[in-house]
Amino acid sequence: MTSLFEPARAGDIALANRIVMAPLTRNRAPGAVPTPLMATYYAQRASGGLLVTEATAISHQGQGYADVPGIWSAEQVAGWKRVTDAVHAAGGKIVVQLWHVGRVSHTDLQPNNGQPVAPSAITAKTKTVLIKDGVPTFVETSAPRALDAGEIPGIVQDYRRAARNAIAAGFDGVEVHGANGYLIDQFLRAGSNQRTDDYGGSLENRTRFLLEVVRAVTEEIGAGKVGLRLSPVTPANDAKDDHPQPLFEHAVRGLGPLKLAYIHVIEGATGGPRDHQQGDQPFDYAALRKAWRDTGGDGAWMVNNGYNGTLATEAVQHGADLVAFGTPFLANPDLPRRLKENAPLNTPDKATFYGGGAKGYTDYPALA
Ligand code: 8OZ
Repeated sequence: MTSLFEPARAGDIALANRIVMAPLTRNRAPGAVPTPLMATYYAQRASGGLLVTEATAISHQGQGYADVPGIWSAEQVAGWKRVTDAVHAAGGKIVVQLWHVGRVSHTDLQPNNGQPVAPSAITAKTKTVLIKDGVPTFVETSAPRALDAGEIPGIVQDYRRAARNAIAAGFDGVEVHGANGYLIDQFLRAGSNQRTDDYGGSLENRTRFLLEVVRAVTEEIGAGKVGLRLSPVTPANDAKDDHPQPLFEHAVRGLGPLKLAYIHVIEGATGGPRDHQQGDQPFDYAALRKAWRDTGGDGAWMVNNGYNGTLATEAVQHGADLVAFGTPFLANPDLPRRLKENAPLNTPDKATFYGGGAKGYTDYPALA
């Protein structure tokens, strides 16, 4: 029987084990530039089979939170190079999560304090974080404006540039963030997409932006270096669709032939109940995986949300290839060893999740 501690592949990337560090927003990159402390943090966690960085903005327009990193400028690429060098020196593999927040932003964070952009001019009922006088402060997101169809190729181009920058920064690949109610997810779901052009309405139209982005990124760096994160039923950031099963099956059937390195699925409500439902049917994740496999998807199937060692072992025995851990990895730099030895876990400190310095970041102890 396959165990969590066996090697695996995600496309071109060889993994020492099946335990993945999930992307975790930490708001410790002032001016959107990765710091040396971030290199220490990721290198401490290099025993994970694969590390996925915190969500990283592909452009200034794609920014939605204070002090999250970007990957559009040379200075950001240089900052990330320190991170990838440190992880590789410690024997790990790392991909960067490529992010455009769409409507989940605030005018304070946008170029020229403009409106955030979205498929439709519908404000998300959600909050974002600004840092005021050094203190992280939750604020309502600003009203977005609907993207003109003519602007969409430019955003696809921003993803392409970010992927090229990721390779220049030494990453082993990228994960396209298609989850949690951000721009790609806003296009997918009827609750945030009321467009009447080629990007709205039918399933074919609502999945168009996702497929354009993924195709551009795979053309740029090769599909074996590209993963994608989806969250079919999460309500995060006001994401809403009453018929997620046909929607997400349609999406992965379009992705199958592209031969991605992996698909990363958040099961249930992000960071919440695994059995969360949208619409009137429980979501069938096995059917989603089958739809991807049936159309040529032969990369790794990565699952996430509320896993512990026991649940993760069961998942791997039921066909998951990789399991991503969020808060347990945040609080336990040596998580794979602790799972293997059934050792106790450090408790995550919520007060230091977002913003701050080394406290609650690089000071969680490893086992002796
Ligand atoms: C927590 C806080 C801010 C952003 C996500 C990028 O949910 C995030 C995020 C999480 O995917």
